[in-house]
Amino acid sequence: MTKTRFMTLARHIIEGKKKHPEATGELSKLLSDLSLAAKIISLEVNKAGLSNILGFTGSSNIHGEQVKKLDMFAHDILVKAMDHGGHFCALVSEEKENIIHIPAKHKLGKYILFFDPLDGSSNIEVNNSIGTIFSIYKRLTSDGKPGIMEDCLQQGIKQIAAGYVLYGSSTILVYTTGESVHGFTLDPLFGEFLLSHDNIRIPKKAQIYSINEGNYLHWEDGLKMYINYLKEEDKETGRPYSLRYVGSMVADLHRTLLYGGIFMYPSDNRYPDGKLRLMYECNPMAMIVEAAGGKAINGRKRIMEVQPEKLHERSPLYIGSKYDVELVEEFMKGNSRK
Ligand code: P6P
Repeated sequence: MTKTRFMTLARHIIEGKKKHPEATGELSKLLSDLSLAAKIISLEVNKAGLSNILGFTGSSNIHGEQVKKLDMFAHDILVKAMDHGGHFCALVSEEKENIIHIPAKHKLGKYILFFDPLDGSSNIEVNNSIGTIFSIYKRLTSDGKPGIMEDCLQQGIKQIAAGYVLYGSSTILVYTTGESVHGFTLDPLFGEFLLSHDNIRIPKKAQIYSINEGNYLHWEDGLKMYINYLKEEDKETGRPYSLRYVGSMVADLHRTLLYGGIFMYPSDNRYPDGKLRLMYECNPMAMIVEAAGGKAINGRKRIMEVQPEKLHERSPLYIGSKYDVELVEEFMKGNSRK
């Protein structure tokens, strides 16, 4: 008889070991606020496919309600869910250029929340999985005042917690506080996120690579040589690798976390700094993958050691199994293998 564990997200955080014990109570409250937002977004994402059938006109639906683009909807839900709990002194969203300040009527907290409300939302029309990504820091300036840029522009190594919600065949919330990574699958019956992936460890190596090969001509030579190396026949090193690319970062990263291999979004002449955003795509995913035993670099250095200069700055990203990330790093340094 298998042992069933009715382990909810809130209980797991309270009972779990933590790198930041002082954050236990606060963390479980803010993550449960976040999980509420995730449930509402999941409901909307899952019926989005019906919008054309149900006569949603794009500006107002058959009930005369204003229908927003899904990513703005997700943004609004997250702000509403996170701005009044007294946990944050500032929010930063992919959808807003500037820091979102906490309304004066609400208590200010000691954390900063970065989030990408609905990454990959262009995939919704073709029913591909999309996701929400979040990253939490502790403020640097004194309590009691609104958070400022100095509180926001911190290296990824300073993250207190990070995670994502993947809206796919099921809705799964994955988070870390730095030591271990855990996944919770939404049980629509209970409306609870229940522990489904305890202590996720990324495989040390796997024969899967994930990159938009359409950009091949724009890459630097070391990367081209690495990708060509992966395609050669060599049983001993498990080559050729398989290419898997959804084009939705959370879906590609979730597969990489569970199956291993490497996900890459390099810089190229269209995106000299890469396409993905450092603060609410690269850093949170890097914290998760490193806590699971993997590695994440920008091609030259550990991504979580990059000192951000701007809220929405972009970064190249190479992330996944330690062996595979270290191998592409070697190729990028010009030490190709023969
Ligand atoms: P491309 C989605 O638009 C996104 O921001 C990420 O989720 C995804 O990994 C990437 O862009 C895909 O970009 O250029 O391959 O379509």
